[in-house]
Amino acid sequence: MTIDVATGIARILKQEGVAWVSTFPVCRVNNALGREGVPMLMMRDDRYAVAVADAFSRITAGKRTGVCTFQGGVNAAGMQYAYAGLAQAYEDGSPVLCITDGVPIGSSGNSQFDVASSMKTVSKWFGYLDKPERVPEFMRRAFTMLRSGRPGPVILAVPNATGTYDDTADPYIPVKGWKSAPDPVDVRAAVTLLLQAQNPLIYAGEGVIYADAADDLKALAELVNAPVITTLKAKGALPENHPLFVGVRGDQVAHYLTKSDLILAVGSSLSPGRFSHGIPEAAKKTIIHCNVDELHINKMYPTAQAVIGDARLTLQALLKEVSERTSGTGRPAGNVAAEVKAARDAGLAKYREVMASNEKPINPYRVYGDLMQVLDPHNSFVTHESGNTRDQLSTVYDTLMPRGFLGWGNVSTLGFSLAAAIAAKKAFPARASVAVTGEAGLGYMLGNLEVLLREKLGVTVVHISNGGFAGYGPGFWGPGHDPFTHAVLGPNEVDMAKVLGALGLHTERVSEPAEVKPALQRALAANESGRPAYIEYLCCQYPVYGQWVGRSME
Ligand SMILES: Cc1ncc(C[n+]2csc(CCOP(=O)(O)OP(=O)(O)O)c2C)c(N)n1
Ligand SMILES: [Mg+2]
Repeated sequence: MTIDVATGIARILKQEGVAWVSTFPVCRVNNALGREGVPMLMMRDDRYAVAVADAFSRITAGKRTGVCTFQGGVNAAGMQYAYAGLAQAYEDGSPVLCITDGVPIGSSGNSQFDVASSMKTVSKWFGYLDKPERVPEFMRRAFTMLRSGRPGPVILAVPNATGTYDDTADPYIPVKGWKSAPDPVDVRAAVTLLLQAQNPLIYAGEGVIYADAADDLKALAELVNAPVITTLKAKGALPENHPLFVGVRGDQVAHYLTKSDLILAVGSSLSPGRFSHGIPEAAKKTIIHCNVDELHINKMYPTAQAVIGDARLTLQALLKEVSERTSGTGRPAGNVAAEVKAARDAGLAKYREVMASNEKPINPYRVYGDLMQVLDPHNSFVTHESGNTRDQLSTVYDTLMPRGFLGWGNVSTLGFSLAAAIAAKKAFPARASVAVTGEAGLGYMLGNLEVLLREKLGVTVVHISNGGFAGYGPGFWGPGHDPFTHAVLGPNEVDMAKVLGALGLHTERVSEPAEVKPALQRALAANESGRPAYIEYLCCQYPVYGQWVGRSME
């Protein structure tokens, strides 16, 4: 049958199980999506259109592909605005599919902005669909790249959405996605090193979550009795009440990173950015680097042994090899779990104290402590923002299942938490979904809060209102790193609960520590009937953050 390109794309998306597409208009594929009955989640700007789809892919660990559309072509205003979302998705390795109008054939070189070269800098693949009959091929390639290998965004540019082709000539068959298993020689060599080590440490990255390998990680950690730290993006890959779990960040994490003589990194790029740990004295340690892609091997640190393949198949192969070599007994337990507990208790003591604090203004840790008491860790979703909330929550928030908490941000782009909370609600409608933000993140979100109301998304935005931009480390204020650029209108000047209440959200403004929990409970109750909520907690400027090892505290 002869169909047009946009209709062909819409039908293939349905075949691939795509249940909705986030967008900010205009994009010529949108009308076909509408006609074909693919619901569109219309955000209020193009960056959020990308961010919601990106977050959906992350939260579902790529099992369900987030798809978005935005304006492109010669008038690429939408694309230019979407670039921030694309760059973030690329930086964090998120398998999101982005569809945009392509520059029409015959119009290249017309605009100043070069679409193709800019899109290539932020994608695993940028496909320019130059012939209508190539629709099935391009969609196959897109889904192959989205579901195989190192995750990353794929961008399809459609220059002629109304061009037609015969969809029976090359019928579309959904793409499975493929994995690779590691070389057994490398597995044996890695296990030899692992069994020789005195103080091995497992460093788990988000690849474990994408590979669905949380159980395999746990099994290997238990067999080799090694402590585990996870990256920010992998938070929850090991249940954080597990006796071998050290932390994501904090003094105890620094202690183990320093003390270890061998690091078994699985599913992490080991690229120390602003929000991941460096490895102290890396050249003196033995680094086993298990990754799906050779891109990261020998990147910042010398790799003693690379094991290249899917994280799950790799962990299973390591598990089998260790088991065979040790007749199923693994490494002796020793005092590892007791030491981990002591280090964790010591590292977390100062936070646990303030999590119960009755001081006024409210201590932000009190909000996090109460959040943990109110939410069911097996039936909720929490995410942080850029700034204090990232560093504080990732230090203390106990996550008991993958994606019970979404850590994000090799670079952390302000405002992403709202996109993540929306995506979590779409992925798991029955779960409570909470974004914890500061003033800056909230500023980025404002226009998009209307989406919550329009779509009846029962999401709660928790605002740690500390009267300005703290950022990270000692903060922007006082002796902090940006003393001239932290002041914004705070709770004394603006009643944000009133502003957002007028918009239609359930809102509360809380200054009493004893009200932290009841306010959360009321917000979550409102969420259950599809009403979004905003709670402003009037908080102090609290300067304890934990640490990213090897980063200065500027
Ligand atoms: C798009 C973007 N621009 C700039 C930054 C740099 N930045 C990080 S945190 C921050 C301020 C955060 O202040 P606030 O939201 O009030 O959170 P607080 O740290 O006070 O809790 C800024 C400007 C960023 N992360 N993202
Ligand atoms: Mg602030």
